[in-house]
Amino acid sequence: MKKTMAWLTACMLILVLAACGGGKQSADSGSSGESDADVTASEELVIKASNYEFDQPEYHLKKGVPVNIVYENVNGNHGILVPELNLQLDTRNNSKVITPDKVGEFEMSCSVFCGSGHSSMISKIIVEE
Ligand SMILES: [Cu+2]
Repeated sequence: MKKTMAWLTACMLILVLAACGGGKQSADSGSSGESDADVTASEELVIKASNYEFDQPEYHLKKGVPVNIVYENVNGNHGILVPELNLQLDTRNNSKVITPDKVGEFEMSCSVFCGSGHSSMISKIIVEE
């Protein structure tokens, strides 16, 4: 009986490990902004979107500093997309830790086609040294 329990425990452990290793890693690979759940960010940046604007015309980040980007949908249905930082968030997937690794200004747009004002939903992420 004891042996069975040990065997079961081992199986469970393997299952848990396998579950952690797989999944999660989705479409993000091979772009600049390092992104990983393992990195703990001490900074947090909340970006809010409503019909049809972001709450700030620009957002500032520091190069090399991990930051947890949190997307908040105020009204309508929007998202954010910053291809150069490998960042895409929306209501279902609303936070991500990134570490900007290059200085510059990166255009942020709305990732959801939300209606008449969609194309005017533009903001900037500015990464500074
Ligand atoms: Cu939108």
